[in-house]
Amino acid sequence: ENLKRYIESIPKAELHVHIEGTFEPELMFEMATRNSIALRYGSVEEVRNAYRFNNLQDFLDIYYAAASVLVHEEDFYDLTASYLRRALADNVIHTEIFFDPQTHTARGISFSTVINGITRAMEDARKKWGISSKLIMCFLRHLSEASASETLQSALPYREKIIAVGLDSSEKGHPPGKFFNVFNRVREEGFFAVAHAGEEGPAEYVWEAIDLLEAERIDHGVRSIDDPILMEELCDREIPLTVCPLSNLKLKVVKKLEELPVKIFLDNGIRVTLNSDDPAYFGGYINENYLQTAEALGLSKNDIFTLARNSFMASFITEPERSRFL
Ligand code: ES4
Ligand code: ZN
Repeated sequence: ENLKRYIESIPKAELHVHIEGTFEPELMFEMATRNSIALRYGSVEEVRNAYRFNNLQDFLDIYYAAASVLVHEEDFYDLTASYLRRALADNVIHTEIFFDPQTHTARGISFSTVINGITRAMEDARKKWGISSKLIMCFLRHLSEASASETLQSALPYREKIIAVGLDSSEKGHPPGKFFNVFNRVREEGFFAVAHAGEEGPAEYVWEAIDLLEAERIDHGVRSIDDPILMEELCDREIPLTVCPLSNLKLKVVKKLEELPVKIFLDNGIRVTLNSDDPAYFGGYINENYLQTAEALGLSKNDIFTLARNSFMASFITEPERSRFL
């Protein structure tokens, strides 16, 4: 229909996607075979059937297990190249990709293997397909601040390949303030700060992310709807939210997409964006997120255009880069 064609036709930026969450079962099996690693599932279909989650932790358990198939630099290259090609098919012309180094270094894969594979695919995709991308390193918040500090240290030789540092994994019980000291260093070293907050955790965690970590952008942030003063603050400080509708649906953050406060954020002048999070697990890339959200919330073409424009305004592209897009 009409809305679908409109969504497909507009150029978009994706600002919230975990590279490990773009791992499609077909590619997972291919890599398991070539790396002689046993998967606990017998077929692609069995894997897809296992993708029923009751909360964030259910998902994370499967997501971390699947990542164990990634071993060589080529594996990280192929994973990233596959995502970038798929994103471009949705008219994503710029993307800011998260990676979780600790998921890999904890199993003996070197930081350099991970980042070299990912960034080589990003460069090739720009040359071959014209898609631009940046890389955001995330700390796993269920691990200690000391582990995050070690990870930051390993990243310093690659600093020019990393635009920002974020915080992901199990939110409840791991408030942003747990990482206060390491994020001071993150910013001193010249990285932007972002953080997942207000997904399963409360609005208070969004306050901590913006005030203690000085996050320039909040990943998810949907629980901000519970706090009108926070909403004003996000608006005044121009702190964008990267909302992930199908993720929120699949992880039961909301019972149905109709509950998502996207339209309220838009109407309150908050720079809200739509993103896919872990598209291989949550049943849709970016256009599917736009379409299902637009249908559920009755968004107009004008709303959709604002969401797409917000995605560029909320991105870390620089002024000279920006002229290419706007
Ligand atoms: C994630 Cl949906 C979500 N939330 C927190 N951490 C994550 N890592 C990958 N996907
Ligand atoms: Zn996420």
